[in-house]
Amino acid sequence: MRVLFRALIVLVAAGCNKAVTETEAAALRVVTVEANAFSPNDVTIREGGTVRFSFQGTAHNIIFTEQPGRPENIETLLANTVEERDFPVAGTFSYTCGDHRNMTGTVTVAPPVPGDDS
Ligand SMILES: [Cu+2]
Repeated sequence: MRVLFRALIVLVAAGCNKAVTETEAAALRVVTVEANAFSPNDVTIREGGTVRFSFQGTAHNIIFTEQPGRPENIETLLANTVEERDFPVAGTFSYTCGDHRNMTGTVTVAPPVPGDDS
């Protein structure tokens, strides 16, 4: 009986870990574009999710590394502008500001969790 009880605890704990992972892979993340960094410069979203780039300060742009499934680049935008990009394909997508090559960021798009229909 005690062994069965322990097995139940392990199952419940595993269920909790899965829930945390799904929460971290959000449908929408906001990246602030400011002088001279993307903040945060590493975000994770679920497949089909959206990243909202909020431009602050001086003009910047976003150039994604060439690869299948990457979104369209964002041309140079001034402060107080918001631009969104959807990521329908799982993978890791790097980007940089063409005007400030030291500004770099990464969007990790997590594949769907098996058995999760939401
Ligand atoms: Cu820039």
